Amino acid sequence: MRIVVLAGGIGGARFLRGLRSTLAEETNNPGSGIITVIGNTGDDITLFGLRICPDLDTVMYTLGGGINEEQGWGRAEETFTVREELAAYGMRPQWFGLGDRDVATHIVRAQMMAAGYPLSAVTEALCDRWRPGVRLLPMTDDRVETHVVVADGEGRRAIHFQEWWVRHRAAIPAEEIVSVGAADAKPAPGVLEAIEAADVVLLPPSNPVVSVGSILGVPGIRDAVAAKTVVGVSPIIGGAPVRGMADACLTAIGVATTAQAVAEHYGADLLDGWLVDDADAGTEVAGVAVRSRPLYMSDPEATAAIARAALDLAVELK
Ligand code: GDP
Ligand code: FO1
Ligand code: CA
Repeated sequence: MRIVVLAGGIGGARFLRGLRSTLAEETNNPGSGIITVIGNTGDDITLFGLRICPDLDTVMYTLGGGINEEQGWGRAEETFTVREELAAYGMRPQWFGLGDRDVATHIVRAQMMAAGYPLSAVTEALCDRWRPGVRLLPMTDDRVETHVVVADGEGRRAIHFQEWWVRHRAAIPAEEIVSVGAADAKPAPGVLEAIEAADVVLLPPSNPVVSVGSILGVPGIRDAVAAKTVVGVSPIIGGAPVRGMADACLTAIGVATTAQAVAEHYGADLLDGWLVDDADAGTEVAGVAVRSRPLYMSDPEATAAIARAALDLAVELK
């Protein structure tokens, strides 16, 4: 079975770990699942001359065994000497914490990109080390960045998504969320081919606006996905995100923070099936098969069971 997953960072990566493990457990056909991950690059930012790709790295480190498990992003056993030294030079910004181990990844990426390699080739090279057990493709090799239009005492301005999310903790209301460069971006090599060849496409419980929304915003990807059997897992349980500030992103685009509103935002033209938590049992979405079950990825077994349920629903709806 060929499976494509459109993934953001933490929610996407944890779901993928569950998907990989449930496929590995299949005794009748071990290794039968081939997973291609289309990763969000809208969060990417250039700092200190380094290109940082938080969502690609979160997927790579999580599946490769190098993630800081408690935090959900960044490297395990991290130290911050480089950060302290940069601060001692007065280098800005100081609100984004780059760890020493993580910096090595960004140096490899910066060096390869300066030599002319596209992000997709860099990602493949980094994955040679981490062996994530999935094929990880960036949504595009073009520069696409999420910027957020905010208005506060300092006036109305657009800031990088990371500044809004990490520095301001999404506490300044967003007037608009803009995917800069998306209109002119092309899907990375292999992205449309993987979707076309897929038996099913899964939307993990990733941020519907700045993770899955950014991927679907690359011209050509949404149409290719909509032609497939698509099952999504709700990142919203009982009217709130499980972690992070996805509610602030949904509010910015005028979508309520409910499992139902997120499914309606994706649309019945895209979604065939939608998994909601038992707390949201009874949710109805016109044109979409909705099932409820526990959706907290609290441990590896629970996470694998969620992935299995998404896969089973997709097979049923095919
Ligand atoms: P990010 O890029 O690191 O923000 O991660 P993603 O976009 O992949 O996922 C973020 C979303 O994951 C948030 O909106 C959370 O609500 C959701 N999420 C995190 N943990 C869980 C969980 O255990 N269950 C469900 N259903 N959603 C979760
Ligand atoms: N998130 C934070 O809240 N603070 C940080 O200092 C921070 C640094 C960081 C460095 C590398 C990386 O890959 C991720 C990092 N994140 C940090 C997480 C990340 O930027 C955001 O959670 C996501 O981009 C939102 O999806
Ligand atoms: Ca993200």
